Amino acid sequence: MNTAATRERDLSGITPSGHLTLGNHLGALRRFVQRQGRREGFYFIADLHALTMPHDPVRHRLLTLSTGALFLAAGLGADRSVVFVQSHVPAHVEMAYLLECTAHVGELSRMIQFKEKGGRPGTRASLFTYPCLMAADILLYEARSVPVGGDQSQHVELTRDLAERFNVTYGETFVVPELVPAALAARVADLQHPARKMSKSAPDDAAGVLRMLDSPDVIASKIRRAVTDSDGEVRYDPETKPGVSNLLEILAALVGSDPAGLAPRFRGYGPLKASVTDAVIAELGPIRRRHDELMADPAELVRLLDAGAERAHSAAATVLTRARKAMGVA
Ligand code: AQP
Repeated sequence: MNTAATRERDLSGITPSGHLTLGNHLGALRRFVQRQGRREGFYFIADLHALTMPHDPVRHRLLTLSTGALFLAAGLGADRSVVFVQSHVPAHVEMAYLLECTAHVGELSRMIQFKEKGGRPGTRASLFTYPCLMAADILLYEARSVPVGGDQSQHVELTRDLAERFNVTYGETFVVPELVPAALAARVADLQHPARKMSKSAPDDAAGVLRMLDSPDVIASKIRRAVTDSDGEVRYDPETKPGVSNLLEILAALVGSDPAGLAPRFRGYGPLKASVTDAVIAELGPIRRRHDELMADPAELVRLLDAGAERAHSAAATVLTRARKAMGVA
C-alpha cells in the first residue's frame, strides 16, 4: 500500500449550484481555513456534480470560477492547501467509470437523491451514476476519515462498499474511509424561514439568504427584514424564538462568543440586528474585495486554479494508476 495512505487528509468539495451563502462560509470555508496546517487539505469546486440537474452553461461557468475565487479569497490555497476545480483533474471522471464498473444497479437505485428525483421525465443518467463520482472524489485522495452530516452518510457508506468490493475482487487498492460524524458546525438558518437551513440553491433574490458577495447595503437590508417575533425580548431560545436565536447564533459565530451570553447585551431587536449587520459586513467585506480582484484578473485566477489542479493531479495519479492496473486496464 502506498505510504500516502497513512497520511491524514482533509477533503471537501462544494457544488457550485448557487452563489455561496454565509452558511457555506461559517459551516465550511471558515472551518477549512482554521484546519489548514494541521492536515493536508484538498478543497474543490464540484462543478461536475452540478450537471446532474438542468443547468445554464454560462451561469455554471461563472459560478464555478466565482466559487473558486471565494475559496481563495477566504484564505484557502497558496502553500497552505490545495484548491482546484473537479473537472480540471480528469482522474475524477476516469476513476468514477472504474467504480461504475464495480457498483451494482440495485445499490445505486437505492440512493436517496435518485429515489426522490429519478422518476421525473428527462432525468439525466448522471443522477443515477453520480454517487460513483462522489466515491471517486474520496478514494482518489486516500482520505482515511470522512466527516459527514446526516444527508451525506449514504454516499460514504456506498464509497466504503465499493472500495471493499474492489479490494476483494481486484486486490488491495483503496484505503477504505471511516465515516465519522461531522463536528457540530454553526447551522445558519434562512432569515425569512428560520426553520430552514440557509441554502445556496434558493432563488438568487431570496430575501432570507445572505450571500457571501452581497454588498453592505444588501446585507443591511436583509438583516433589517429578518423575521423575529412580537414579544420584543432578546433571548436565546431556538424553540420559541427561532428568528432571534438565529441572529444571536450568527453573531456568536462571528465574534467568537456564545449566543445565550450575548442576549442580555441587547435591549431590543433593532440594536441586535445592527450588531449582526456590522459583524457580517466586517467578516465578508475583505473576502468580497479579494474575490472581486481575482475575478477582475481572470489570468491570475486561472493560474491559481491550474496550480491547484496540478497538485491534485499528482496526488490522485498514484491511486488511479493502481486501480487501472488492478482492473487490467493497460
Ligand atoms: N446554512 C448552513 N449553515 C451551516 N453550514 C452550511 N453549509 C451549507 N449550508 C449551511 C455547509 O456548506 C458546505 C456545502 O454544503 P451544501 O453544498 O449542501 O450547501 P447548501 O448551501 O445547503 O446547498 P444546497 O442549497 O442544498 O444546494 P445543492 O446541495 O443542490 O448544491 C457543507 O459543509 C455544509 O455543511
